[in-house]
Amino acid sequence: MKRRNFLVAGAAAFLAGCSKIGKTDAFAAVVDTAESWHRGLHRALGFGRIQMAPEFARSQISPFFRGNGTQQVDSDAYRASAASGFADWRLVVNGLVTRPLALSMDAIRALPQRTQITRHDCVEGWSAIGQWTGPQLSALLEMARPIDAARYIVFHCADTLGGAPYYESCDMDDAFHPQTIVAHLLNGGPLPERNGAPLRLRIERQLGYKHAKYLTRIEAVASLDEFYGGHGGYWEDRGYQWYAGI
Ligand SMILES: Nc1nc2c(c(=O)[nH]1)N[C@H]1C(S)=C(S)[C@@H](COP(=O)(O)O)O[C@H]1N2
Ligand SMILES: [Mo]
Repeated sequence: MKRRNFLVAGAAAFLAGCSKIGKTDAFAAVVDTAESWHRGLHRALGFGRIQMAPEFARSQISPFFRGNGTQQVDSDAYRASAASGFADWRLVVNGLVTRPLALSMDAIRALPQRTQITRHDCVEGWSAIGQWTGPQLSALLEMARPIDAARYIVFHCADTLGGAPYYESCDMDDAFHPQTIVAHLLNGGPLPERNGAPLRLRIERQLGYKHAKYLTRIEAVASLDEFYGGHGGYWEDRGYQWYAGI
């Protein structure tokens, strides 16, 4: 209860501070901060402490991080991009956002980075520990600024599996979770193709199939109904749980 009062008082003071600022160039940036701070506050009040997935020591990293599902992408566009070191790869962020983005690999690498050593658990009965590096998804979303109607994030991928496009989705809590990152490094090196080069999602509180590889586009949406089978993911459309919490 004490903590709640503190947070509410803090938010009130912070927002009051904002109202004193005029319509300067700094205004938009300050409002951005207030919005994300407010979102964090909401989470703190609604759900208590943010649950973090366990992180591991360097000595625990698996010597080989196997690939699963698609391990080679069978498309001319992907093969051409891979041949050029993904120099022309763009990660699009669009849908219900104020400012759509198309980020190059250099732009992704120039953002603040998070590195985490986590365990990947696949429902097929294997696990591996790896060190992943990349910007937090929250950083990308704070640049693109989802509008209020956005309730989910859909992840589009470059590959098809058994002829159907792979895709995934999550809610805003997982999208803004500190350990949800768009990874471009595995164990300090560029992602191998089998592990999702050049970009793959790490969404550490959920099972392996949620970690979309070969990311091409991140879309803010109001509903998952209109996508493919309507269950929010490739494996979900084939009967798996949408919320695959560990
Ligand atoms: N685009 C894409 N993402 C995917 C898959 C896939 O086939 N295609 N397989 C999923 C499954 S079931 C698992 S367990 C992990 C495997 O990640 P890895 O290949 O790096 O081990 O990726 C997930 N993300
Ligand atoms: Mo999996």
